[in-house]
Amino acid sequence: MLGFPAEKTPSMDFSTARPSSRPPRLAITASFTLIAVFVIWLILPRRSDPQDEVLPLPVISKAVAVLNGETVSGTVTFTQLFPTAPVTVSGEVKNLKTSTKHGFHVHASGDLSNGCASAGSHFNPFERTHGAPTDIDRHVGDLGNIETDSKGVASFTFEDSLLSLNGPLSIVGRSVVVHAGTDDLGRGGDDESLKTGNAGGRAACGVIGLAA
Ligand SMILES: [Cu+2]
Ligand SMILES: [Zn+2]
Repeated sequence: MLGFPAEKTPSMDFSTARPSSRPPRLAITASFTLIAVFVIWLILPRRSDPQDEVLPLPVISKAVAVLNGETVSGTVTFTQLFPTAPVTVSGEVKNLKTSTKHGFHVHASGDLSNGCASAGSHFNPFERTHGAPTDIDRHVGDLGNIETDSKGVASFTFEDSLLSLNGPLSIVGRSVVVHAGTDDLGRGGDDESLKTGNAGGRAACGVIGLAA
């Protein structure tokens, strides 16, 4: 502004000496460098924000239910190697009627504030009818029967592919119920058979909790 337009600078003279259609080599180099840097910046992997990171969820591999009733007691352990693996159920229940089969289920609620009565129905997230553990139509909580010896003790270990300790259908926080009678596995021929298996009273129950 201050006198600049009036005076012809040496550079102005220089530019007129070259054809204006040819941009200076420096500008071309600078442009290409800028483009190259931008492309590299696009391609390079970037570190994401800490709140965007997917943190691994804790996996539950073992749970325990301590069963208590008026006279019956026991412990049931659930183990699962990884979240989609079958669950191994093992345990021992004492003081049951001798040499008989006793209905054995996971019930929907872990609320024992009113004894085993408040444990709710068999855990049944898919709204199926009651059945045997080997049936397609079964409650997730249908684990069949456990069998006592001549001393009234039931010791058992079996696997179940429908149970899980992980995910939205986790049985942790629900309960285990051992019944006074035998589960007819849905084959009793009456309505109740397809709901409870006519397994009778609740001899003992316990909340399924995280194992130490
Ligand atoms: Cu039951
Ligand atoms: Zn059932």
